[in-house]
This record gives sequence, C-alpha cells and structure tokens, in this order.
Amino acid sequence: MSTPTPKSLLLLPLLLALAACGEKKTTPTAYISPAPDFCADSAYAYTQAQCDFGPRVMNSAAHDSCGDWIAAKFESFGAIVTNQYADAKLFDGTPVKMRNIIASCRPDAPGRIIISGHWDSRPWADNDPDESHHATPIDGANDGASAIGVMLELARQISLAPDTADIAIGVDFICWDAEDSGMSGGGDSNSWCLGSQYWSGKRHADGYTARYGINLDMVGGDNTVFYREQFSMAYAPAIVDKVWAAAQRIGQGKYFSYEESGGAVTDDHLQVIQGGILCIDVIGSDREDGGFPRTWHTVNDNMQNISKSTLKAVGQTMLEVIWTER
Ligand code: AHN
Ligand code: ZN
Repeated sequence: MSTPTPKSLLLLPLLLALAACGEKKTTPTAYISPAPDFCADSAYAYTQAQCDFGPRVMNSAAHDSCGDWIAAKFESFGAIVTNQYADAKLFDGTPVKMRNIIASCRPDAPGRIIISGHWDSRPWADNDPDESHHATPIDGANDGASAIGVMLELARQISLAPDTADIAIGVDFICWDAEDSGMSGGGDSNSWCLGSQYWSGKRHADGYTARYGINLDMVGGDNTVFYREQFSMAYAPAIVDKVWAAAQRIGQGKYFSYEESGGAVTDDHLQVIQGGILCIDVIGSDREDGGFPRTWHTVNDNMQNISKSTLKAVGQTMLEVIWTER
C-alpha cells in the first residue's frame, strides 16, 4: 500500500516560494563593510606563540623574550615601535623592570586612535579553586595574550591594506606591561596597571595625543560576552556606543551585548583617561554568571579555553571601527 503524500508536503514548494517572497520584502539591504576580513586563525596563532614562551611574569626570561617577539612581530608589519622602559615596585616591594611596547601603524596620519592591552601574565593563579595552585604562574592565554594576538592581526591587516584603502587614521597599538601583578581580594587598586600608570604620567612621545582609546582585556575566552563596562560608560559613553554599534552592524551583537550592564573594572583604560585621553575597556565576562571569565587567574587560563569565534568578534569589530573612522 502506498503512503499518500501529505497535503502539507504538496504545499511545500508554494510555501517556500511565499517565504522567499516575504523575505525579499522585509530584509533590509545587507550592510557591506569596507573592512577586510579579520583572520581569527592568525590571532589564535599569535596568542599561542606568546603562551609558548611560558608565563610572561615580571622579571622572567619568558617575559623578556616574548617582549622582543611582540616588538619584532609589529615591526614585521611595518609598524614603528617605541619602547618605554621603566622601573617599578610591586605592592610587596619587589622591584620590576617594565617595558611598554608602542607600535604605530600609519605613523604620519594626523588623526590617531589607541588600541591597547596588557602583555604580562599573572604570577599567581590565586583565583584557582585548588589552593595548591595559588602560587603557580598562569599561561594567561586569555588574560594577556589574547588582546596582543588580536592587536597583531589588526596590524597585519592594516599592513596588507592597499594604498587606495580608505583608512582615515593611524593606529597606535600599546602593549602595557605589569598590569596583572596586583593585590587580589579588593586590595590596593594602584597595585594593578603599573605600566599604564607610568605611561599616563609620561607618554612615549612628547606631545603625543590620540582621539580616543580602546583597551582590550580577556578578548579570547570561550563562553565570553562583552557588556558595557561602567567606568567606560561614565567617562566615554560615545566611544562605547561607537564600538557596540560597529559590532551590531557587522552581526556580532551576540558578543557585544546591551542586555546586562557590566561591572566597574579597575583596568588600564582608567590610566589612559587619567592621562587625558578618553578610553573604554572591552573586557570579557562569563556568559553564565556575568563575572570575570571562569578561567580568570586560574591555571586553566590556557589555549584549551581560547575561542576563535570570540577573537573573531572582537577583531572584526575593531577593523570595522578603524575602517569607518572619519
Ligand atoms: C582587578 O582585579 C582590580 N582588576 C582586574 C583587572 C584585570 C586583571 N584584568 C585582567 N586581569
Ligand atoms: Zn588578570
């Protein structure tokens, strides 16, 4: 006995045709971005390369070699690199040798923006659920390396852009040192962000200024979402709007969410603001509880918990901002 074709199946071609029709009428013209494609594989590889040096904790050989690698990599993309070396003391009195690495792309462009992130990693996994790890240095794949990985890929994309590309600005990539050796548990907030503190008092070049800054922090974790951080909203709401709008435009609204408000975070952007340039923080939160990513300051902040889609969301949004800045 043959099964009769259900009526709904017979109607299917008609329904599809109608659906297609309806779609045509209601879908707005797709936005065509002028920006090139951000390559998440490259950003991932640059993140991995930093981790391969070992934890980049202050005063370590891994730290110093990785700093040389970061500077050379930016130079290989045609950036002019300026180093800011300085001595500082951690909250416990330990002297540290800092190096802020400033890589300028299109150095002659009069209009400039800063894209920054820290390149050191935390010497202690003091948020690890296992107390025996509290003195272990972390890889800092997300907390540190991911931002620099994204920034390197942005510099590469700028270097690949043809002379005819419609980029109206220059970009200064600032890699902060000694961000992450601060006192945990709501301790002295001045014990964090030592590299950017130094820069805010003494910029890398006399008379240097920029239109605004975007600091990236923990931009490669899995299960990550970006909420609008509270200090950024208080000091630079227009920059937050610009970046979040760019993300929605290119279809990355799932990552750059308006749904919840972010917390207020002591981070390097505050030092840039302190130095007189408005700056926001694009900092990852955990999608489940809205707090810091679940690998934050644990031994699990390693490459296994890095997501190419998160790197892509942030990197493509930054390219969109760079390519549409007038
Ligand atoms: C504090 O915990 C005070 N600030 C967080 C800044 C940070 C640390 N970002 C990454 N690691
Ligand atoms: Zn950290």
